[in-house]
Amino acid sequence: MLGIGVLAAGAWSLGSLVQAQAQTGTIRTVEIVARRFSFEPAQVAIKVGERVQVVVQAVDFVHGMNIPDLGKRYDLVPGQPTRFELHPSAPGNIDFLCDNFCGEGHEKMHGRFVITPV
Ligand SMILES: [Cu+2]
Repeated sequence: MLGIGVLAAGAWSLGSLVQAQAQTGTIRTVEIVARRFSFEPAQVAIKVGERVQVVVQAVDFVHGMNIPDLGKRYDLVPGQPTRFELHPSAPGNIDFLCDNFCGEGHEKMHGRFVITPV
């Protein structure tokens, strides 16, 4: 288990989704789109010690986002972006996958946070 802080956050305004990436203070926002059968981007690099707010938006189905390394999972409901925060303290990979069966190709729907040394 990596030393990662996760914080579930509240609703996200749809108007903010046009921002591909934004800086808010010392928090970097990373947006991930979930659709059959991929997360885009599928790989997100985060530096040790960096604070990142992840915003995940499903666009075509209620996909799931399971992050076993963190013991977290979310239902990704279209129109209701999911937000959580990552503040990794050690390098490594944090894999995530869709755990709501969404059709042929569901098995390929996964991604990774790559935590890199400073
Ligand atoms: Cu899916």
